[in-house]
Amino acid sequence: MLNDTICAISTALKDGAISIVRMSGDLSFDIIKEISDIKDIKANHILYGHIYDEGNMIDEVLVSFFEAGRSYTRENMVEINCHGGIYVTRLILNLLLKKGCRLAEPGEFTKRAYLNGRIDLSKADSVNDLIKASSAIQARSAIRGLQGSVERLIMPLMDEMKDVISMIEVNIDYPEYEDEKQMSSEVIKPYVASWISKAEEMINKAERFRVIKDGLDTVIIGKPNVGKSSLLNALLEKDKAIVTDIAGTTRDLVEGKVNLKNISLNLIDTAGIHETGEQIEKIGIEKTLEAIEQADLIILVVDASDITDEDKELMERYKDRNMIIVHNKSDLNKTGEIAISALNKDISALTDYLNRKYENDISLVDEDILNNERQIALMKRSLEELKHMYEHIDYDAIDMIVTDLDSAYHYLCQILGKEYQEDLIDHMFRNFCLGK
Ligand SMILES: Nc1nc2c(ncn2[C@@H]2O[C@H](COP(=O)(O)OP(=O)(O)OP(=O)(O)O)[C@@H](O)[C@H]2O)c(=O)[nH]1
Ligand SMILES: [Mg+2]
Repeated sequence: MLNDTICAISTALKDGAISIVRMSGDLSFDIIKEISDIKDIKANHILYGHIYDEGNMIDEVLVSFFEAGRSYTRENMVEINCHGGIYVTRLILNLLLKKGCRLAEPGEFTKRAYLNGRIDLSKADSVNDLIKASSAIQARSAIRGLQGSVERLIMPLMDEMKDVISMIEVNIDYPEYEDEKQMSSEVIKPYVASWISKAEEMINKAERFRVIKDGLDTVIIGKPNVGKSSLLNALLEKDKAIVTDIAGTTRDLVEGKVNLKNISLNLIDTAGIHETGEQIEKIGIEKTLEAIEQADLIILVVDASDITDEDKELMERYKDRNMIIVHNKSDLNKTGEIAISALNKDISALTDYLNRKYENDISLVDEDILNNERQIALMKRSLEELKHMYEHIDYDAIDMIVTDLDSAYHYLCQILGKEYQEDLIDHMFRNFCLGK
């Protein structure tokens, strides 16, 4: 129900100088009049007063009043700045509940902003991304999203699709109007081809940017004793993993995160891969194989002074993956394009290589781009419909083909939330924090 008045504590639930209790809906202003000595409300002002519960003063507060249409939710809204103890904040919240408010669900304020047409769904995504951002680049991309980058990106594509759909429909509905442009498969095909390549480019950029934003899931693999754990430690600049000259030292996965100049690595050091009858090591190797499956990047370490068939077997096995081969122990024997000595912390050949590899992608932060998995998944589904359409365009009747195009278009609508779908909306906003 959209007409009830909702409330929530919008600040973190811990002791602090102030907390904010928020309210949105028709009753907001009346409730404040009822529970405080603020009787003469001025919209879009901050007023000073006191909150009372059955005659007892609970707190001294500042209350911001936002008028419907000019508030975050587009409804009448109130923000009570109270003293930040958890106890007082909760008292005020309970008072609002007693006076007829309902506790907001997570994300419900933003959901109302969307349902009342103040922001589209991609911007709602960005609100959440901004709250969850833990790095400058994540925050920057969320702000771009809030400024409408996704709409700017996909609207031209959507407009073109809509034009073509309506022209096809005119052809179908009014075959007698021969003056109308005839949308034959020859006419439509180049459009579809260009949409396919645009959608592919958007997906490709978004996926490259995801790595820049969230870091590259990277596994360090190789046969035992080549220096995998030494490399992890050198990258992390601390002795996180145990290093010994005994083959099979590492059994569990050891994780760490390192921020290089152009890319962050979410690193996993693994057990050396080889044939073994030893039970614990065997389990370690199974874990290694699982980690490899999940990884965005494989760093295969070899001992430059002792390259064997086992190394070559691993090179062959993962040749189709995003893999770099690192020749370690360059202090003993310097070979290979990326030669390092993990022991001596001399790993710049590897870090320079990685920085160069992701140098171009870093500039994606300044482009309009799809921002998250939800948007990318919808663009992929749209792309599938377009490809299906392209394959059938020469064989199927035009009214069959237009249904593919319709679906492709609707998936793009869903990115912006232009087509109201209750399930989708509820699902999305549930990931939000309470009070946002
Ligand atoms: N000379 C030299 N020795 C190295 C270098 N890197 C590692 N080592 C030595 O190689 C041995 C094995 O190193 P680790 O880092 O434990 O190797 P690992 O690949 O993690 O080994 P497992 O965990 O057993 O699979 C240790 O004695 C290291 O000191 C290097 O760059 N040069
Ligand atoms: Mg190790």
